[in-house]
Amino acid sequence: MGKPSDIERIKSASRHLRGTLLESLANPITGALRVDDVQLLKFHGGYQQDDRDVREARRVAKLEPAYIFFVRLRLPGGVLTPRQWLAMDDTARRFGTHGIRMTSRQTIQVHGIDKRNLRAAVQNIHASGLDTIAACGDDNRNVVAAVNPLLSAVHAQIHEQAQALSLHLRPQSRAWFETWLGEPATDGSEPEPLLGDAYMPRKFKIGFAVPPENDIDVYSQDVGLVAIIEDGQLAGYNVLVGGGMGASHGDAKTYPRMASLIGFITPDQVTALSVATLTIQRDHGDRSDRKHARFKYTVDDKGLPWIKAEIERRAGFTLQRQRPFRFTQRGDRFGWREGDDGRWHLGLRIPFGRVHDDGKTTRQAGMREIAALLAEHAPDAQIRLTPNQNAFIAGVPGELRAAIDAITAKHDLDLYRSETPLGLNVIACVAFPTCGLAMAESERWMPHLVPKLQGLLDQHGLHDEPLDVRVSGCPNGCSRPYLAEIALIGKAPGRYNLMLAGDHRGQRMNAVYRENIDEPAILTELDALFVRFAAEREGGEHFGDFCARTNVVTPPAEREVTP
Ligand code: SRM
Ligand code: SF4
Repeated sequence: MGKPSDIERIKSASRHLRGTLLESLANPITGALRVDDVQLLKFHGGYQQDDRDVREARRVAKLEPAYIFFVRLRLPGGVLTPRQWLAMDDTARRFGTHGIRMTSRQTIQVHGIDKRNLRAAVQNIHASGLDTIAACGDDNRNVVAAVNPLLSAVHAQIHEQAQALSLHLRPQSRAWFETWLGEPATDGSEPEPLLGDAYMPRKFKIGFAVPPENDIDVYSQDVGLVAIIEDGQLAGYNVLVGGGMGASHGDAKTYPRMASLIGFITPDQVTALSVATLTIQRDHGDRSDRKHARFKYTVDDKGLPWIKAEIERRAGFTLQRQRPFRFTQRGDRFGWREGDDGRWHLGLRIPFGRVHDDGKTTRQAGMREIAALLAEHAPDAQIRLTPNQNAFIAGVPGELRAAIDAITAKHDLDLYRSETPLGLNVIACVAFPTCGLAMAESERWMPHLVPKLQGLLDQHGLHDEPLDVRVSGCPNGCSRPYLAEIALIGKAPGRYNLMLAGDHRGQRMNAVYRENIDEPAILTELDALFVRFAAEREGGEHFGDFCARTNVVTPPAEREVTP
């Protein structure tokens, strides 16, 4: 392995993530942080960005970029109380500029915060019992967990495991408390026993899936745990390792990879398994090249047998043989459903997770009204965020349903009643104007693109086709596009790679069909394919399966699920 990257130096010299963040935040001369502190801020759940819509105009005017920040919650399993939602709503309205953004990893970002307001924003979040520790950065990221509302008891158990794991793997440093809450500053000599002084080589992601739903896209996680439920009880988890989506255009040594199944563990072995896996990556991940620093590359470089044996050695137990499981879907279940505890759950479609009052919709006001109603009449109800950027209103007593329906109707939160399957399923990453890595539009393009795609489906008698479309503004793949039936990956403004033939359960990756094409070309290509699909599909075949069967492209092999 080569010389450690500069970020390794920044981390190691940071006195456990303190750096000069306090000075940077206090500096009134610039809206930015010092260069090293920009990196350290990520470990605190914040990100420095600039408004890309005005970048060029400000450059011409010789002004510094319009620096803004987002903060992201650590929110294992995506669960908030109604009061916590109200606190996030308040944070977004007081300090942010783009409403609440529910992410593809079951948490919330508040964008557009001015540096001067960052501490107040974080304090507001903390006052509601939440934190932003390790929501970004080279650490264990938000632990995601299935949101299936029908199995209340198992969901609660898995959510508890996700929360415990997130806490266990969180940095031990007091830097976050000192920087944001004014805890007295120390010299940073407290131990960081698990993550080490240089933290992880790169982000690390763990997720819990509950078949038959693969809503968390378990094959995209560094460590995926697939719940095995026998006789209504959680028997344990099948373990998958080495998933990841990110890649760079034109750099063959970077690639998306689906996680590999290596065995089965019991629920009491989750922490040891996770610690073993995380520390393998801590010790063996590539610290010289950040493009080669995710666990998936360590898995491929070392080989799966070595990884499995090393996990067993570090965890102190042998993995059992994996057990059979089957995924049937991964989208969210919208509308009302009764859980096995007699409470009701409402799945709401919120396009691209954007909860905003923008002149066209008043979804932020609507969600606030729902949260306020619950806070008063059912404080133990929950708002559960999904990994598809949607939300569930969970644990609602039957008598509140009518009031919630009235609010959703008034504030355009009842799209689940009117949207087509396509409109319910599309996922798009944030991209412009905030994402510094965006090469093309994503979220902001969707109101133009989705109706056109629906128009094509309608023309070919495919109105209700549950197409699984994912769009990312660059190849980092924040919408997990490489697992979609149709993916559009940004290459340059207005230009995308069109990828096809993933499967609708997230068990087969797609492959490139056309490179670097614009919207008219995308629509022409898909039009031709939809004609064929309508005429040649077999039975209830999904579009992605059709593209694979008829060799429109040759996708990588499907992952075995039943050993
Ligand atoms: Fe992501 C970087 C947004 C989920 C892979 N991601 C970014 C940054 C922070 C850009 C940056 O580094 O400057 C984006 C901020 C945009 C903005 O303005 O908000 C960003 N990622 C997002 C979110 C908000 C997308 C969304 O529309 O919901 C998701 C927030 C996750 C969270 O709540 O923790 C988000 N990102 C993902 C996922 C999906 C997942 O985790 O399930 C992936 C693919 C899975 C994976 O990690 O392999 C993902 N994001 C990346 C990568 C590629 C990493 C790699 O291995 O190469 C980057 C770039 C990087 O890290 O250098 C990235
Ligand atoms: Fe930004 Fe690329 Fe992620 Fe989209 S996929 S949010 S453009 S990093």
